[in-house]
Formats: sequence, structure tokens, C-alpha cells
Amino acid sequence: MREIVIGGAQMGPIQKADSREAVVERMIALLKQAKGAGCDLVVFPELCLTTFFPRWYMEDPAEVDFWFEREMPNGATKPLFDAAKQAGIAISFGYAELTPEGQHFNTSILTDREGNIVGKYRKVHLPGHSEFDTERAFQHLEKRYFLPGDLGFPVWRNMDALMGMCICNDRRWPEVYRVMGLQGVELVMLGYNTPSVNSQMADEGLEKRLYHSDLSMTAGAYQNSTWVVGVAKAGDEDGHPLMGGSIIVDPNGYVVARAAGEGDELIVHACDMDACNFGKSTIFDFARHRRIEHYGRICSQTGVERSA
Ligand code: CDT
Repeated sequence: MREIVIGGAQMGPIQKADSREAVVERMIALLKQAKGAGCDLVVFPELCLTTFFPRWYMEDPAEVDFWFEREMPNGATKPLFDAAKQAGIAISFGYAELTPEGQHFNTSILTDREGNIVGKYRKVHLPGHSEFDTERAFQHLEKRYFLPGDLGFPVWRNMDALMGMCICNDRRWPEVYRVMGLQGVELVMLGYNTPSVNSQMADEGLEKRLYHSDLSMTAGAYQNSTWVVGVAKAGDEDGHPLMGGSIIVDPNGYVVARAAGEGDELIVHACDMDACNFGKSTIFDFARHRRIEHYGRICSQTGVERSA
């Protein structure tokens, strides 16, 4: 048995005016709660140091760069790294990254239990659009503010398990889990900021949005025989509702823990990494069963091509 007690630290809304320091205090409070619950690892949401700023249209680069972190840890987040190290808890969280070369990424990191960063992932699937869209009820400008990630989907050995990350919209793409599955992944961690309504279809509300989120993560878990931990930033951010629905999914695709509300809330489950072994060695033994001679289109084509 290789048990890791995992906490999904759902966060309630962060308003535009909230400081990083105030947010980090909330994250440390969740970390303390996780320590009390015996957690070894805590997963926080996507872009969890600030409001979900891609909903705001900005033209001034200086205004945009305000939302980005130039180094990690930095002054605002050092207390979080210190608290995690003191508690002996590994953490994963998302933030907007501005590199020394001036590149902008939607990033998440993973630490070991000593607070050292052992993994970095940059979001590959950027949803939304890059120019102001008058047709939408609200904006989703990730394509304006971020470059697509350039690190692929690596998997790291951490705490005697193979761990990978993806971010929000990535969770809807089966290729994401499979690329990590092909590296033997046992735990996929992800954070998300998902609006509770579809900006392009007013009658697509919370129920369907939660269903699609669950469907994506449970399928990814089952089809790759891996644990999946998906953690929301939720609630009303400056008048814009984000859904909750944070879950921990086992390698059979069952939801074993689920957040009840839309505020700061910790969900916990003792996850046995050895529970991945059966599926990986039977129905999803990739080496025996995959038929790559028929999968060429997946890597040679993006859009649909109809022959008739
Ligand atoms: N943050 C993020 O990726 N959110 C998207 C919403 C897309 S709507 C344009 C998601 O897939 O949840």
C-alpha cells in the first residue's frame, strides 16, 4: 500500500481588490486544516493568488502584468512555502507566470514535502478568445494574456508516486490524461476557474457545467487507471459566478470526495497509489492493447476533416 492523504483545497472567490497576501493567509488556513486532517499533499486551484483576471479586457501591458508573478516563491507566497515545509505537506497551486524573457503562461507548480519545487506545468489548452467579443455575456481572454504551455505533460516521481498536472480546460481533453498515462501517471492534479454559466449559451447553467466537469475527470481517471484531484476556485468574483464541484476521483472513476459549497473548503481522501495497479495491468495495459497504427490522426490533425 502506498497511501497519500490528499487534500483538495477549494477556494472561494477572490475579488479584484484582494491582495496576494490576504489570499495566501487563506491558503495557509486551509493548509493548517489539512495538517489537522493528516494530509500529505494539498492541491489548490488554478490562478489561485488573484481573481480570475482573464474575464477583464485590458490593453495596457503594465495593467496586465500586475496579475503575473515574476518569480516563485516570491515575497507574497514565501509564507505559504514556509508553512507547507513546516507542516511537511507537499503542495500544488496555480498562478500567472511572467518569465524573465517576458513570456506569459498559466502555470502550476508541485513541491515536495520540504517546500522545494519539483515540477512545473504550463497550461496547454487555452480556452476563450484574444479580442473583445461583443457576442459573449462576459469575456474569457486567456488566448490574449497567455501563451500555450511549452513544457508538455511531464510526470514526476514525488512521495513514491508518479504525479502529473494539468489546468482547468485541459481536463476536458482525453489526450492530456493519456499522455500522462503513457508515463505511468498515478495522480493527476488540476485546478480550475469555470464560470457557472456558459457565456455563449445562457441556458447552459450550473447543473450541466458540473456534469461535464465530473464526466471529464472521471473518464480520465478510469481510462488511465489514475487518481484525479480537481479543485475549483468558486463563488462570486466581482459579480461573476464560478462553479465549485471540487472532487477526488479514484482509478475506477468513482468520486470519493466532493466539495459541498462554493467557499474555502477542504476535501480529503486517503489515496492508495497501488489502487492504480490493477487497471494498468489489465484492461488498460497499454503495451498489450493499444493500436497506434490507427491513431495517426490524433497527432497529425486538429480540426475535423470529412471525406464526404
Ligand atoms: N479557466 C478555464 O480554462 N475555464 C474554462 C472555461 C472555458 S469557457 C470559455 C473551462 O474549461 O472550465
